[in-house]
Amino acid sequence: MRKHLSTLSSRYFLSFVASFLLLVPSILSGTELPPAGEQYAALADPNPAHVKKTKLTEDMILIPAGDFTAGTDPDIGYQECLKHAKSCEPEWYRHEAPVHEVWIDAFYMDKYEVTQEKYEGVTGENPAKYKGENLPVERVIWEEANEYCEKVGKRLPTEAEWEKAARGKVDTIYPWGNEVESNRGNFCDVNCNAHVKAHQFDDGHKATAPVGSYPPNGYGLHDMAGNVWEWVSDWFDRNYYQNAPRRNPEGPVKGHKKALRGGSFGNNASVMRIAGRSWAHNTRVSRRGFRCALDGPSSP
Ligand SMILES: [Ca+2]
Ligand SMILES: [Ca+2]
Repeated sequence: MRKHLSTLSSRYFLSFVASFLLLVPSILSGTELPPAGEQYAALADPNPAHVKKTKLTEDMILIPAGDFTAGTDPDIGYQECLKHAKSCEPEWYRHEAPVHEVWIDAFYMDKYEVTQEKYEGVTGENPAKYKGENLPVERVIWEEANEYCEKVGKRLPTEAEWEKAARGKVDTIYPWGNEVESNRGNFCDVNCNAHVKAHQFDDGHKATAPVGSYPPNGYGLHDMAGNVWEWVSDWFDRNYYQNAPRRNPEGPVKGHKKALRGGSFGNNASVMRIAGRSWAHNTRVSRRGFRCALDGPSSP
């Protein structure tokens, strides 16, 4: 028993020393630690050279390595559609099956959709239909989204990374639970102009909302449900989940359409489901934006 306690004490002491040593560079340089939301990401990789090399920014969240449950029973999508739309077909959701476990290495995800201020600051362009510095950039085609992420030293997330990040450690239909709530995301509510407008919900926004207007999900990410659709790096293949690699899937080698995730201000609420998968031809549409990702610290 005494030996056991002694071992525990040693472990606590070593843990304290390790924590102190991690803080020393910040103390010596006089810099403040980042706010609570970003502290996890910053401390996870204390090597300044690595952080600089990978262009890690304060508004990114570390999504830890590990398994997550991807995909869903197609009947869930169909039943949610019936609750929130006038026209639904069961086969629209077959590509969300089967439910399968996927391992994703640690990666960083932008906390917000890329804003017009950031996009214009990097590219000198602002293609958005609904103008506002803190509104998400939209009407970007996939190549432009991909090029922006590369220019800032990041990359688009894979579809699997996006789904894991959206899930936020929960096993629910939406990031906050199993029922649609007006104050959790921006979809086609009573303010919306589209024919799928939902009179029983008021989310406060007719078109795009400033990023971060709604509460974050379990990982601290905002607007993974709604606001603008988000381009991911994968080509879309409706059969992909049937044969996807177990570890770090990156999508089909080639295809005709890129995948989009998360729904938008112009879609009915059920389209914001975590497991919802969509795709599009590469055209300029005001409902489509993106966010960037970054490789995380290497797995041990
Ligand atoms: Ca809305
Ligand atoms: Ca979104």
